[in-house]
Amino acid sequence: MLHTSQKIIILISIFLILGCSPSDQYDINKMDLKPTPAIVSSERHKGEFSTGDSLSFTSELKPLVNNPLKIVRLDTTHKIIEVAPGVKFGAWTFGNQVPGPTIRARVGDKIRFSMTNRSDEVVPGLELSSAPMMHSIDFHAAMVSPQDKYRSLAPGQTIEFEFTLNYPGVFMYHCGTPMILEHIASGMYGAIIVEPKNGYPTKVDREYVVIQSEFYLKPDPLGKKIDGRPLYVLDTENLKKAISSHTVFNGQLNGMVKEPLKSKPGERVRLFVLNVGPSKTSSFHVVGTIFDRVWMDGNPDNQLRGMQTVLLGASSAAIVEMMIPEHGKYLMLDHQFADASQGAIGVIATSSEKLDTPEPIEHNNMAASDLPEDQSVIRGKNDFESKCLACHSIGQGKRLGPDLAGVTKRHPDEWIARWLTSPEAMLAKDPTAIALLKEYNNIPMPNQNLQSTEIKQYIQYFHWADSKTLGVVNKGSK
Ligand code: HEC
Ligand SMILES: [Cu+2]
Repeated sequence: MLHTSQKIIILISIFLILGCSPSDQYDINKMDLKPTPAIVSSERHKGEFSTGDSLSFTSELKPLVNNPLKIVRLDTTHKIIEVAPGVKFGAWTFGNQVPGPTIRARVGDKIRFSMTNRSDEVVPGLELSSAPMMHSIDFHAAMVSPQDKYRSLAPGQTIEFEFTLNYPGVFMYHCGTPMILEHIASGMYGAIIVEPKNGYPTKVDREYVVIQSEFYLKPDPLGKKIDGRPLYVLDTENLKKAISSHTVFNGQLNGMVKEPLKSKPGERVRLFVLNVGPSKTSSFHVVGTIFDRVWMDGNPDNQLRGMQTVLLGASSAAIVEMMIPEHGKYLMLDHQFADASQGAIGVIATSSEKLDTPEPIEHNNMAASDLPEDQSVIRGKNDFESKCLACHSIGQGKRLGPDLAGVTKRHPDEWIARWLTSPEAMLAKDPTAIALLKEYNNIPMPNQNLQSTEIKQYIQYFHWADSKTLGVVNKGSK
């Protein structure tokens, strides 16, 4: 015989099962948790490196396709990519691009995935940049045995497997072959967007993907060159210490500054933001608006309203939605400003004549052939592009700080050196510096902790740039 309290517990359990579970959209009894085993073969796939109608290749996201079976191929390749102007890096990729293509699907859809490790191929348009090696793929959107589906493939091998999407979200995929840190830092990542079964609760005018990641690069110590300039390789020491050289959106320093994401006043914009890492967090923020809704990890059940910034750890994501109030350029950035100053900056722009600031890039009057040859000028240029571009341009107009075109005409070298050594000391007493601060809305330039050799290289680079751009129009600079 059952005790009264046992009966009550049974009754409550029956009540809970009948009353709650049927309405739970995450009912595990309705999920597919029995994927078929992966098939690994030595059949090499040739042809395109990525295929599938659910794939988007840029920040512009294609609409969802209805077919509940999404056939996706992403082959792994080794390839030279340009992370920042003149910074060419021997990357490892999914689908021959960094980040890899974005997959878009819906809860309940099945992904039929295949991948050939083509890291050993030398084909036109694909430059082999490091020795062939093992690679694999790990889908955060899947619930599968990692030992089966995520195993490492030798060059020339192909894996095929299927999985069903059980949860909505914005999920990372990445290579899971040791050293995983090196494989991710070399470019092996991308996003899969899984919509809720019945779509999102809001309607938007634009959708974009923003993927943040860090690079840890140094010029090849063996002196290898590409197009006459140093080839960049992974800086494994700094990688382990999480000291990045570049922090970027969609694989390119200031990539979306050059080509802003488009919008119009009064529109609602939805961004799918993934912070890949591999090792840093992102405080994602858009200047000039407020996130009306934030869905952590891209799931509308995890909703926050009226957010200024969304904090994303490595491999975390969010969908953020905002109104674009009026004409303007809405800077998106990692509000951890050291990351923004390394390149984690983009722009959402409304196209309007009314803007008083110049287009950030259209006044770029330095021809591509104008590349410095002097080693310290090159170093100055590279440092400038990784540390200063967030707030300065040369000949492309004001940003947070002045356009530095002509800076060697405005100040003696010795002044610039003192400024770069300690802006705070200058702002305390130097009249020129104090006037600049006022002109730049009282935003003090942060001390960049520069060594004297670096400072010399910046000044040499400024002289070189001024020798090139002298006399050309500079709408944005004073
Ligand atoms: C966070 C933004 C920011 C970063 C990063 C930054 N600066 Fe500045 N910089 C400013 C601002 C703002 C001013 C104007 C003075 C002020 O308000 O402090 C300025 C002024 C200057 C000036 C004087 C310009 C003139 O026209 O008189 C120089 C030179 C300069 N910065 C160089 C650099 C270099 C080199 C770097 C990279 C190592 C750098 N800055 C990084 C914000 C920045
Ligand atoms: Cu890999």
